[in-house]
Amino acid sequence: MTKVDQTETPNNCSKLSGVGLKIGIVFSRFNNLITSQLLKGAEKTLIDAGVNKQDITIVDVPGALEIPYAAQSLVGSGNFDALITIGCVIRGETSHYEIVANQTVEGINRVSLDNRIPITFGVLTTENVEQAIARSGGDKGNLGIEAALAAIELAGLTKRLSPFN
Ligand code: INI
Repeated sequence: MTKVDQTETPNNCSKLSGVGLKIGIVFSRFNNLITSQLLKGAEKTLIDAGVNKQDITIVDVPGALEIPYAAQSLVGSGNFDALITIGCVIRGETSHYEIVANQTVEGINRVSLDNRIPITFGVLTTENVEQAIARSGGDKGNLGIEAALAAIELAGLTKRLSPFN
């Protein structure tokens, strides 16, 4: 029986290698002070894992709701092993928080599953600015880093699963 190696968890990320991977990042400018920190964390993580700088493509969009459309366009180019999405939706700042957050995650997952490409979720959804700061390089880590590690891991998993597709 073929064994699929599932050992590369974020807790075991020293094994992750991004060498040779082509990664797209869709970056939302809304709440830019937060999302720019998420982007920095994601880029540094990719470079540290061995991804070539010239193999990282970054496109920016006005807000989280535009992320799925831009992701779909990048996927259409056929040039990427995985995409990372970066955004920040803060409940305290919008009365339509649920719509923005739900539509964003639903759209991103649809593009991912319909096109069989890993798209990871570096979109913060928080109650307030303080929580967003804590999760974008503050005392609760940086979701951009987690999204980048997940993209590298899933790109590797996709290659290993290719005999099953
Ligand atoms: N977009 C975000 O990324 N985060 C938010 O918190 C947010 N709020 O507060 O509404 C937000 N709205 C903009 C939305 O994503 C679209 O850019 C806009 O509706 C234009 O289509």
